[in-house]
Amino acid sequence: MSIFSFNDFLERLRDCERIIIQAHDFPDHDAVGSAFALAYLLRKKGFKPLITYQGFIDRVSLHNLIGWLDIPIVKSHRLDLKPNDKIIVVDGCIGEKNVTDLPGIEVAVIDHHQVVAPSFVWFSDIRPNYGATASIMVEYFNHYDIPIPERVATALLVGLTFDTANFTRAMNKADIKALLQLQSCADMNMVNRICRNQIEYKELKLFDFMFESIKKDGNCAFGSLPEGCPKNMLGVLGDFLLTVDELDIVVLSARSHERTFVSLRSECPHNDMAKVIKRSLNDTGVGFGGGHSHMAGGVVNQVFDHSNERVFIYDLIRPQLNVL
Ligand SMILES: [Mn+2]
Repeated sequence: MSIFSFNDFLERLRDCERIIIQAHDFPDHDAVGSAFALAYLLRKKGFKPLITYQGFIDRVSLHNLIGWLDIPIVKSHRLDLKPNDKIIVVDGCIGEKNVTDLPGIEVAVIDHHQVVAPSFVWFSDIRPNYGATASIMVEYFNHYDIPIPERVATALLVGLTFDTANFTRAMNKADIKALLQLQSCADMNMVNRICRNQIEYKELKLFDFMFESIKKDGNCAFGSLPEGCPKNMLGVLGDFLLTVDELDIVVLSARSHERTFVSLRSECPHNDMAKVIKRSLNDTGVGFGGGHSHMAGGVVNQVFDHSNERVFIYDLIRPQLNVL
């Protein structure tokens, strides 16, 4: 990004009535933390932005983040959005399936996914080599020499920690710099408390279901979870399976709301999960998905009974993988 163009963008926003910061649907910690940080920065610059999202927030660590830091993020219907509202999309991109096209005009995209912003936006800053949007936000604060307050630093550090799986993946130099800086101003006790507590007691039984359904194919594991298994639990279970030495790729699925959610994890450089999910879902038309090379997710627009789901997902994804 050229910061010059961000300055221009802010000038262009100057006369606009309402500015909305939209996190991607079913937001994660990086989306919420970065939206919170951008809202603070814009307030320092004389704006009064609102923060919104679509979908659900169903993970305990995200509830803790929002509740403990008192982050003023609300579902979009509560803002009564108007066609003239100006929307800044954070940690996602308008045109992607995980960013609902809300009433209002999308004027900016700030993201670290492999996306292309539509040409009509006034400003875009897309850095797929960054581990988190949080690290981009730290650079914005530094450019303007605005100190990062403790609450904002805490939220950004939680986002950075989650998106990089505790700094084990997708880290670049900027992420390490951001980590160093955020650690000096965040509430580290709270960061650690939020990051450590990722599941609830009642969710422990999902590990049983996973062990029962798991099928190993070379260095790859496939599994399907019971209906209604929270989407984030697919990620938690997938990360757990990646700690198994013989496994480098994990594909997990679960039915929910008449759709089948798929979560992919890889620690194998020869398998780009964002490409795998796009080829198997978007290109075949059965659904949609996206993400990063090491972690991606998607939705199939149909449901199956449990054993058919396993077969369907296996047949769908397996041909796109380089299994050892
Ligand atoms: Mn992110």
